[in-house]
Amino acid sequence: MHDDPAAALADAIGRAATALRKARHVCVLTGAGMSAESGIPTFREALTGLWSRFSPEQLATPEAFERDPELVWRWYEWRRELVRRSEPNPGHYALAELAGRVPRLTLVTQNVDGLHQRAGSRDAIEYHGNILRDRCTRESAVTARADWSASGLPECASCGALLRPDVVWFGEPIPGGPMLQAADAASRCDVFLSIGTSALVYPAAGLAEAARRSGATVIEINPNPTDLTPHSHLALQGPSGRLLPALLQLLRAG
Ligand code: BV8
Repeated sequence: MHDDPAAALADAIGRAATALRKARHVCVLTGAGMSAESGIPTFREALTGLWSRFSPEQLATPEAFERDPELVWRWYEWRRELVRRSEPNPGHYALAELAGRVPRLTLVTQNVDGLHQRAGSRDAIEYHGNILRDRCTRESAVTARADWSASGLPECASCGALLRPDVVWFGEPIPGGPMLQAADAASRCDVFLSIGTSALVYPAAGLAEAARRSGATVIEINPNPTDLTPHSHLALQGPSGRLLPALLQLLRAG
């Protein structure tokens, strides 16, 4: 056992690389920590400025939207601006590269920022939707926004109904496709990577356990301990924007 944290981390990265070299199917779950180094605040970090008196769980609900759609839309427009101004970080690019270095990789993200896709990750499963898309509240389909709106809020170009961001709110079910694809990948993979998530929001937080139950090696990448840490085979404690490139460097070295 290493008493020098740097040596322990280097050893853990080495063992993670060994597990990935042998893997047939890698399933990756990412959370807000993945985008922290891109300047997007995580959910754990208290909302700042004009939003500091709200918790995300308060604003990201159908009830909040019912009660005050103007307020909820202002919050999402503020977050959209953050996302538009942000860039993928080295962690996002390392994951996109990893997909080309293992036989099969399934990427499940809780993030609604689209940064994985911008870094070149194809077929990322958007488990909680995407903040940059609008969905019609009447037709419940992703749609265009009307140029003019009677309510001053975003309205559907085809039926005029109020639009909402195409995300999954608390209390709403995960859409069937992403739900089944993610559960299937978690139960079939032989390495499960949990990156930048506090493992508190369900059903996403249940995927690691499903993978572990199916015999997969569970590897966590997070600077802080989480509820998953005691149940993971390897915990790489550090920022994903630094540890994922380090992991890819080892894999490139063969
Ligand atoms: C549902 C989209 C049922 C919107 C989001 C079981 C037990 C307890 C509660 C429940 C349960 N089952 C269901 C619930 C209720 C609820 C839930 O889980 N509540 C929690 C709060 C306890 N779940 C739901 O409501 C789900 N729906 O259950 O429906 C149903 C079924 C049928 C019919 C009707 C209903 C829906 C959940 C989805 C909600 N939508 N997002 C939006 O974004 O606006 S969730 C949102 O919050 C994110 O998508 C993400 O999932 C979550 C935040 O979690 P993380 O991503 O993990 O981020 P967090 O900030 O917490 O942590 C960041 C981590 O990163 C930290 O650990 C930190 O250490 C680390 N970090 C920091 N820097 C770095 C880093 N890591 C690496 N590198 C760094 N540099």
